[in-house]
Amino acid sequence: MTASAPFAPDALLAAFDDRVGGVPTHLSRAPGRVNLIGEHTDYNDLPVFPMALQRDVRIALRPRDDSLVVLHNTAEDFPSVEFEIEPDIPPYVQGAWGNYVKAPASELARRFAIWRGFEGVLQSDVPVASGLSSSSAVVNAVGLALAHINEVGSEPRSFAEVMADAEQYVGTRGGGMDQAISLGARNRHAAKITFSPLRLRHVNVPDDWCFVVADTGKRAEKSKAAMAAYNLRRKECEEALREVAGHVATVNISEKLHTSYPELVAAMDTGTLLEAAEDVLTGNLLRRFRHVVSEAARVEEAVDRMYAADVTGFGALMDASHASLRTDFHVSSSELDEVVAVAREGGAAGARLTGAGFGGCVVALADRWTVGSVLETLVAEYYERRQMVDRIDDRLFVAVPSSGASFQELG
Ligand code: NG1
Repeated sequence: MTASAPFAPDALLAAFDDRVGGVPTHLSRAPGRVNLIGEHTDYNDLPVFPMALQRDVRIALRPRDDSLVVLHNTAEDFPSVEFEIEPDIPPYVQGAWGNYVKAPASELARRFAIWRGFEGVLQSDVPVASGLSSSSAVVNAVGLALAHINEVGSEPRSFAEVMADAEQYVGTRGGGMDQAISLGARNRHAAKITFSPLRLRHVNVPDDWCFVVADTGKRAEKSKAAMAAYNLRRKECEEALREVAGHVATVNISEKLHTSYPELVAAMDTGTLLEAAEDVLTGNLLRRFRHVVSEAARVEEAVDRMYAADVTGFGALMDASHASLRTDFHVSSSELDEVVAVAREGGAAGARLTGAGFGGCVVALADRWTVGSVLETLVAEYYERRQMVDRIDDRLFVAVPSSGASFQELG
């Protein structure tokens, strides 16, 4: 994990002096991310293709000589948290942001018997509950801080797996994409991520490409209302896999029993696999299966389209991804569909919901010649109509493919 340029803006230092007193000794930072394609595939062990954002969570901190963690947040909506590090820390009520602070502490204590806490102040410009992974940015920034001050190794790939396990603490049965890209991203690159074992293949984002992020303004709080819907999707995917794998083995479409999505996808082409699925699945289980398998194929294709700098081809895959998420995976919303349509009307090569869905953000692909029109059309046709032009830079921006998390000594 390379340290990026020193970043300790005055506001964060002033907040530290005000809330903790004196000066911080370290800065831990972890970015949010935008997923370009590959949605609801990570927890099925199938690939994703995200990139880290220029927006991040930063924690200015000073280690303590005991096991207390005291963390203040510069955003008023988020009360200060204070707890002792121990394995299996009792959680706050469901939905409390402090659980994202306790999550890495509990996991690192369980695995590595860490004990040293810190006091610090957290500042973030990653939009919350918008599908840009503000939650994993908090988990990673806290985790990285605790790992460093307790001298636990934090090589990005293995640490990402630890942090992915850690985040299960909040109750959402998420996959490993967010922790991996936030820790392992490279400047100017997106990464194709594969799982079990975790691997990142960094792909240069063509200079002309502009990924526009547009927030619908509808929150999708996966630690609250959307949690049950998200966890249900995961269960349905597991059930669909069991059915299809059993069928494939019984009718001898393939010679051996495949027990994971990657095995099934590798054993036959998408068409044959979907035909086999239609023999045994109906209704929502068939829809979930079809989304997951077709989305995995789109990820492979999208990586090739990016290498070829084929903006039209990549955009078409994003459109197909959105259609599949809407009609087969049932995670879109009227606002997400509207923003996708408006972005296309403005000249985007393609657009889709990003993150888990149920609200949150859309990602649209433009190039340097069309990006102005995409942004203007979104402002005129979505944000102005809904009187949402205040804080527009937080709601609508061009994503800069950025480097992963860092931890540095200050002063
Ligand atoms: P968001 O909605 O951005 O938090 C979630 C999961 C991912 C992945 C996507 C859907 C967590 C922390 N993140 O992302 O692992 O499954 O949904 O592709 O649960």
